[in-house]
Amino acid sequence: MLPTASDLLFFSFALLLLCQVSDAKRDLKSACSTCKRITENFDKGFERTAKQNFGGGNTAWEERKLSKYETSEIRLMEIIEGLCDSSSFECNQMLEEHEEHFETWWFKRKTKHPDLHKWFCIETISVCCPKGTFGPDCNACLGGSERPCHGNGACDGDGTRGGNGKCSCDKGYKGEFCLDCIDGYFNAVRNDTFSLCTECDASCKTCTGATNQDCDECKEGWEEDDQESCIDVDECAKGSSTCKEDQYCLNTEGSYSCKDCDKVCSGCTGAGPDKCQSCASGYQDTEGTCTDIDECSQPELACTKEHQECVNTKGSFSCICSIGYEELDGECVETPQKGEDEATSSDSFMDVC
Ligand SMILES: [Ca+2]
Repeated sequence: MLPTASDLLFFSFALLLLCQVSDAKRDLKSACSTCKRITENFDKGFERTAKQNFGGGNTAWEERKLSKYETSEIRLMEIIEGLCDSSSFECNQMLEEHEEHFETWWFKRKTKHPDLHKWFCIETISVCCPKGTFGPDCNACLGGSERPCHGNGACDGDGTRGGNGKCSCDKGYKGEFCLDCIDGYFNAVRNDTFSLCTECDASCKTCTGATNQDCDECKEGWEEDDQESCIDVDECAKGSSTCKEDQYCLNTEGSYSCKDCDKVCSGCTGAGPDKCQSCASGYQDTEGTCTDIDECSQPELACTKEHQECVNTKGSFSCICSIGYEELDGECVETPQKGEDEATSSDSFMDVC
């Protein structure tokens, strides 16, 4: 059945509502951080203006003038000016909406409620909650407001009117209350309200203590020895590595790696030209090390054509035409004298064998 126009209307309305709800949830957290920033800037402004109008003198007149400024509307305005960046829409909006509260606090509440964040953000405009509490009613975070998540995680929405109070645990911890240890960690201390998870030895998958003798189970790449300790598996010695022909196996703690053989080798047992199983073509074994063969000094001529010269290279050699000769159809022919036939003499020739 095709959806009717009213179905579609209802659907888009529901979607809009859903978006607004999730927006509102995010707004609750960010409204609190905006408010917090405003009150922090207020404290900074308060300090800044305390120094600003002090002349250094100590006459009675100056003291009177100073004490008048201390609680003056001028000073309040100077502080308020520095509360928001001009680019921060949320900050300026909140300030505009609640500016009269700052006057009330400044003139009437400051002495009784010296903590502006508490008075303004938590108690008056209700966008924040006391530390360790969250949500519209400032309920205690999981694990209690004193030590949310038992000190091993962060409570969602902590200190704001948003969030759900659930814990996201620090590294090493898991569970609703962040009291349990994840695999690879063990409980060094544990009771109903306190838990300390410490990392296992690198060889353990799970463990009860800090050494490789305390593993419950070895991690992949390690195996139990006679004393029930987890020790590294030497994959290279076991032959269980999967290195390619021109690579050698290098054992590492918990694993192994494959490294390329020296280019003079055809197969090898380690790094360098003296660890070859056999020499690559163009190289020969000289007292256990593979070295380049000089094909040009062999009794048998490497370059057989007339007017050719042999040039030795690492692992190979090449044949080039002698000076005064150039390659033409696979033969070395005399280079035409200047002006005779320049068109055919431009390319140099190299025959790599
Ligand atoms: Ca290994």
